[in-house]
Amino acid sequence: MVPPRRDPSGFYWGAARPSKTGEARPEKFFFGAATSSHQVEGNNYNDWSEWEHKTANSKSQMANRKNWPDYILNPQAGGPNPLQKENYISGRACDHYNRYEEDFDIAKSLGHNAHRFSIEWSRIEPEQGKFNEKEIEHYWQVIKALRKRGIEPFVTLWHWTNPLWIRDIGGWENKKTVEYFLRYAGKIIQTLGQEVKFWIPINEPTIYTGLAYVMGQFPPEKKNLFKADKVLKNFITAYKKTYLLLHKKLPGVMVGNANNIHCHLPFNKKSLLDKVAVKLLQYFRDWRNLKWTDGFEDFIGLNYYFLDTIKVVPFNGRFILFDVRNPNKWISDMGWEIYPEGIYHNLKKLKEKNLPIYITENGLADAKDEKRAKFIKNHLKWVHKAISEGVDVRGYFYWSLLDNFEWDKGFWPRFGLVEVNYKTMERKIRPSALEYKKIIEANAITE
Ligand code: GBH
Repeated sequence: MVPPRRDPSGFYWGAARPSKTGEARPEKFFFGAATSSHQVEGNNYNDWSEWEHKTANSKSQMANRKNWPDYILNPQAGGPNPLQKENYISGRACDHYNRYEEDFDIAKSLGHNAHRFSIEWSRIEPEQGKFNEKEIEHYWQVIKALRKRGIEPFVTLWHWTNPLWIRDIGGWENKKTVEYFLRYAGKIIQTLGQEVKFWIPINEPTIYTGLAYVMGQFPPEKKNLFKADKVLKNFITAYKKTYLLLHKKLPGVMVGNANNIHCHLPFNKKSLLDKVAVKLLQYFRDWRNLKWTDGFEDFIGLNYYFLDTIKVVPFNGRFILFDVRNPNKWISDMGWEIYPEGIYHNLKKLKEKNLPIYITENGLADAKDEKRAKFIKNHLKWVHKAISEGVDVRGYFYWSLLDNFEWDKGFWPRFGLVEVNYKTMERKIRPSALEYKKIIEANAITE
């Protein structure tokens, strides 16, 4: 095979990792996109789908018309807007459960050579101990469909949704859930394991714990630090045990979690308070937790999205933390400040772990597709800088392949490389997806 052209003004990904003898070693870099079962499949029946029905009405009523630009209130692609109840109910989602072949054709046509997706526990084990062989067969077909197209599957075992019977025993607060999760993981390993090399047991344990058990924003809407601590510990235990099980049953697999790592900066660089707050947040939100899985990882999965600018205001003898969002900056439709340099800082720090790194998520909501191409390009430039400074990055997954159901926010945020018309289920490739394809094909970014 002819090695990719090396453009002096651009990057050449494979060259970044020198071999032992010093010369460039063109190795396959994985470029692709990520999804999760509940967000794209449709017709899932789990703790989230039940919660959606309970909360959709009040969410739509709380949404304020004034806060939304026209293109969100009147979406081109037949989607609900934030004022509508349907926005908050995953329902058919993208119907990816039935259309995965078509969607993988698109991914292939966009040059992707890897794809990250998740298996839905509630489909596999709808009742305690009763495994649904038809659903296992479904995911076998999904994996085969990827392989047939030369796309490497990266399989997530748990991406934020629980079977109802798990919810009913107290979800991840209950130690038993760890055992049950392991039994489910064992079943997947036994039935699908032969075809999968890359495994991500748990998606973003810290984010889920924070939103579901500290902020009370996700089901089960708890605000209890004591419970949060238990939940996080159970995730870590489940992760480590799954790691060991995978290696026992399937020699040669690569296992790692997908970790969301923030980029915090002080609002005022001269403020001691702001700087201390940043240090504390960095430690307690992200880096402390990463230590707990030391020795149980073959790679690190990094999910990175936006900048958190931290301002501390003393008030009545207390300190109040603000995450300042500046609407005049480069932001996504959700108000997240785009800060590509942040991915570089996280990668440099992750280098301490001395493991291969895959960027398992990076993306933005951009309904008009005005910022996405530049977003991807700029993040990849910083990724490349990290690689050229010796960080062993081996892949990049854009979030997401398709527009999809963005959890408590619903359908209005448009994260996809591919637009989904939620009325007709028609797929439309966005221009930015073609820009990403150019990078993949050249194996380089050229201006
Ligand atoms: C990822 O989490 C998830 O893994 C994925 O499922 C999700 O679709 C994707 O992000 C996009 O959000 O706007 O102030 O309410 C990334 C962590 C958690 C960061 C939610 C932003 C909401 C902040 N994200 N959080 S706010």
